Amino acid sequence: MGRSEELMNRAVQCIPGGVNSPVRAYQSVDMTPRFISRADASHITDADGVEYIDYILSWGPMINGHNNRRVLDKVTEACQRGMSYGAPTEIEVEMAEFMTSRLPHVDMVRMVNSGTEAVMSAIRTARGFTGREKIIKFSGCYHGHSDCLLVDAGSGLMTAGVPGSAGVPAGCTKDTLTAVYNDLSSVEALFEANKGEIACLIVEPVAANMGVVLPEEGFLQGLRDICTREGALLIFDEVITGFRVAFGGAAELFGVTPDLVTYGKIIGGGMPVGAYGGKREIMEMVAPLGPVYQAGTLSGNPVAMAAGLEQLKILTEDADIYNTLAKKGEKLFGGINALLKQYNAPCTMNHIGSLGCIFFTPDTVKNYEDAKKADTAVFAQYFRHMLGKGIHLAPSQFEAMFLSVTHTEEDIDKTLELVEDYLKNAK
Ligand code: HOZ
Repeated sequence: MGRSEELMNRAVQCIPGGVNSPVRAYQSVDMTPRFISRADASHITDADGVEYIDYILSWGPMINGHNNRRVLDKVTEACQRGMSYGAPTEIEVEMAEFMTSRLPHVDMVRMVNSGTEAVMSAIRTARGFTGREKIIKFSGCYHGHSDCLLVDAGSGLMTAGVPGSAGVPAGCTKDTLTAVYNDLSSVEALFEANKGEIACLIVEPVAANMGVVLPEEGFLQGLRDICTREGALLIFDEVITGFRVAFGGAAELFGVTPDLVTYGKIIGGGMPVGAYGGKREIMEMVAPLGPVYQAGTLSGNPVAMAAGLEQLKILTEDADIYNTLAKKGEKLFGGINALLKQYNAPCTMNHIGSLGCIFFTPDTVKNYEDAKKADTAVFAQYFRHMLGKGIHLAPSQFEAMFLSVTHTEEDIDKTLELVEDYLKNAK
């Protein structure tokens, strides 16, 4: 028995399912999760000392690679000044100034501790601002685990094959309406049937929790136009795409301006951070300035701010960094796509920049129903092959692969060889 198996045996005795977040559990690939002991740059090492090329990157945050020296130094310095004060600090102001001066759609920002919290708070703010209660989300989009958003949600719910969660009162989801990703007519129909009642529409501008699904040409602008016309707020959930597909996320990349935006993952540099922000008149609704209450003992924590701010600074210092990431993405994901074609594999590759996913279905994937056609048993075989050869992938068909600036040509070449090896043997 390996060390991971030993640790899992202990963990299941005292942690539900042995893990602190369901997507880590390896249930859908029928294995014991690898317990991790350390990570550096693009590599991660398990408790038995086995090293892997890491394409999970903590589910997105480690865009500059694990253990970035500059981030580490800032965290160490911050820790020595005290871990938390529950009082305002200069670095929170620096973080907010840094963001608002570089993100044209963010006039004001509030720091929280996770993407879930950011989204939950943005929705409350939208409801407070509009005085309306209904919200629209898309099937297959995942916006964290707050009650009203656990409806046809992606990520771990999709992996488990359940549309929602037990324990969520019907009253909490009765105002959550679901539309079809990439289908503006489904959005129009909901607005028509709920005239003047929709507070906001929330979308992952590139969906990355039902696998990776790109917005079709005109989809995001269409959402912008409908929301403007109907007096509803458009919220981009950029917890995954923010600072990844461009510094300004999908809003910058696609040139569509949301009213509110949520961040997480990269903004914390590996520490637990989230943020929501947007137009001044909307953010002025938030307490203590306005009547929308939202709070947090550790929000804006100085150690977390030190990590996040340094990570964001690194991302703005190299004007070419997103091109570099996109080139790595093209080499890896484009390379996988070419192999899938060469071996006539019944798979579809969706990717954008440093974010990608192989769907084990031959059909185009542009929404939740398409994604659900993927053969999860075949994915599990592929996953086990790759893990056994030293590639650390998310243990679910419905999660993304992430690249960092530290992934080398050699890492990518090795990964492509192993994909080819799998495809040869799968034939
Ligand atoms: N959004 C991530 C998965 N798609 C979060 C990771 C988690 O749920 O643990």
